Amino acid sequence: MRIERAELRVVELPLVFPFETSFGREETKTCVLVRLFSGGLEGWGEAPVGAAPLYNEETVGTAWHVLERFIIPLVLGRDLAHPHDFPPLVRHLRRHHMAKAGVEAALWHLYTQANRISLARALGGTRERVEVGVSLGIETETGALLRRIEQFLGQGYRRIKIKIKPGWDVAVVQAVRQTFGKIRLQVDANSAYTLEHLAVLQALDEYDLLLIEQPLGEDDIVDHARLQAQLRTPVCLDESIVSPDDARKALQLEACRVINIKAARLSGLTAGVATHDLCAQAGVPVWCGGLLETGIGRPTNIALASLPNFTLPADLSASDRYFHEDLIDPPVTLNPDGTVTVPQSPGLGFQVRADRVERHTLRTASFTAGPSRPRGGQSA
Ligand code: OSB
Ligand code: MG
Repeated sequence: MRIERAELRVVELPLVFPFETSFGREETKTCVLVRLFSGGLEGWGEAPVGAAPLYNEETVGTAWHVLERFIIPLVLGRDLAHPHDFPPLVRHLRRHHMAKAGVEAALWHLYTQANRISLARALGGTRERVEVGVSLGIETETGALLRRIEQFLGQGYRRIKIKIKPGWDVAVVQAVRQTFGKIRLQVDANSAYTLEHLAVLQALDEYDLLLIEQPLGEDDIVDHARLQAQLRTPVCLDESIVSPDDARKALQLEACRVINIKAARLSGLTAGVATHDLCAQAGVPVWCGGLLETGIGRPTNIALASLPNFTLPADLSASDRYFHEDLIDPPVTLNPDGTVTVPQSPGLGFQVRADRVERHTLRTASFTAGPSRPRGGQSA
């Protein structure tokens, strides 16, 4: 796959309803899209960066800068046989995992189209449908959250995740349990607590939660180990795991009993699969997290979640939970049994709607490779 041309776009889509976490409130979804052109095919990838460095340190601005100046020049004009050839090319560039993941996803899209296989199959997926749940933000009052949960349970979602923060935690979980009984329920704090909140986190132990996601510091697996030793509920790490090696260390320290895998946080699908494999070997269950991806990013999550050790429901909902119109055809839909079907057709299994991408584009840039020439051994 010789990369002949690359295009970057910043897109912005209104969310169907605002999403509030312990780090802030989002009314729109913004991200960077990567489009690579090779041999008459187009590969699309999403770098699910936000407008501000709240979930992690990356933003639309940093991803654009690093892609334009450092990553795109490394792939432009280059002939890559397989997406696995990409991570070694960018390994010397520190961090900027989501920017890298956007390009890697576009390469997988090209590769799976060129080789006429589904992305799920290319990654080693084994499931035809993946169980999914819905992730619901902080509301101004408990009643509003209960109404949202009712709405999504009614649609067929069988697992609910709620965002928590100090002051929006035990009483809210208690109200959800009282109203909905034994539903599958989990919470996500996005690093809003410290060990000083141990009593609150231990109080959550009474509610039979599937897991407590990222209660403590995003860079702190040591305190998470101290916390896990004092909780019955499994701690699940999200922000803290940015490489397969982080997962290895967290498991060694017993900092968690479950890991949330987001390929983009880990720098791409290759690292996502490696983290899955490592956890599978250790007998630790994983599940596929999300970052409110558009229809361009979500199919990569669906494919990844079809691997065998993704045994807990994914944060991966139908298109209409996020957007009025998604960037793909058909939209992602929920099956009556609370699953999403894993496409078996080549590529993503969805058509990118370039017209809709265009309509939501705020900024675009295009980069063209020079004439084909041998690489290496030449002075620049
Ligand atoms: O921590 O899992 C998270 C969305 C944005 C940033 C962080 C998180 C989330 C979600 C949404 O929980 C999951 C989804 O895409 O549905
Ligand atoms: Mg999370």
